[in-house]
Amino acid sequence: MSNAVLSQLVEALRSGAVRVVDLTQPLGPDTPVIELPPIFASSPGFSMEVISRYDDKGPAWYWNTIHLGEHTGTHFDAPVHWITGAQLPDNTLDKIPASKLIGPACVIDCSKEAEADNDFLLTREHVLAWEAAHGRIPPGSWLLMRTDWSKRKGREAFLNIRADGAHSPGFTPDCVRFLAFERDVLGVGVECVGTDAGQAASFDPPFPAHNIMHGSGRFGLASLTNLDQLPPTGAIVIAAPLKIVEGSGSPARVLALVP
Ligand code: 23J
Ligand code: MN
Repeated sequence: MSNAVLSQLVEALRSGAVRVVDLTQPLGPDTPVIELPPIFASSPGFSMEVISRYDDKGPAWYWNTIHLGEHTGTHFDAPVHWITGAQLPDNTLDKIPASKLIGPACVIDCSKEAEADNDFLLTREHVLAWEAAHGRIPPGSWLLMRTDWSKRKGREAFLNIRADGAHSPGFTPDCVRFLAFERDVLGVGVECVGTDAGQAASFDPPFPAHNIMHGSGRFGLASLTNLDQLPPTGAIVIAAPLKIVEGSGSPARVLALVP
């Protein structure tokens, strides 16, 4: 049976009946990084320096050194990232079972709402309305919030910081609890710089997507793109962070298999 499924998948990939959609942003020096209040340490963005490029330092090979914060660009948040997940078993990147990195995608289109209100928050009621149309979120799903935020050009528009902080969409605390405890999602994925709304520092609890998802052993995916190419249900998402020993997060190549 499993043999048949995998050979069917190979054939479907070859024929194009199943497409691979890349949900990953390019990772480079211009990749925007989250800005926290100045009292907190900040994360460096991406930088790269040449080791050799077919030259004296290596006549037949090209390679680089890279330097970056773990949470840069399209990236994966592990449970240990948040203090609520600090004591959980298998909470670091090197310990998360690989089987938990892949799951069905439930995609909620919030693009109109996020355009009308940059501080739009997804609620339990929105999710229930989505379920009425598309069916119940299966346990072990990635819940992906489409906002079209990835279409914003440049760091300023993407981070959308004003005098009172960042303005970008996210989840209400009640919605995160619902997704974690009543639907048992693998985690949430968003197009913004982090899984929490720009204003989430002032929520109760602060940063609920981090606090509650990671506190219950669940994951986050941030800075995704191409969510507009996914159907509401039926796609499979593979999120592959580096297996960093003790790592709290990592840039990831996030792929979707789309029927
Ligand atoms: C550290 C503190 C707050 C936040 C974040 C990181 C992230 O969004 C992240 O990349 O995990 S909100
Ligand atoms: Mn992160």
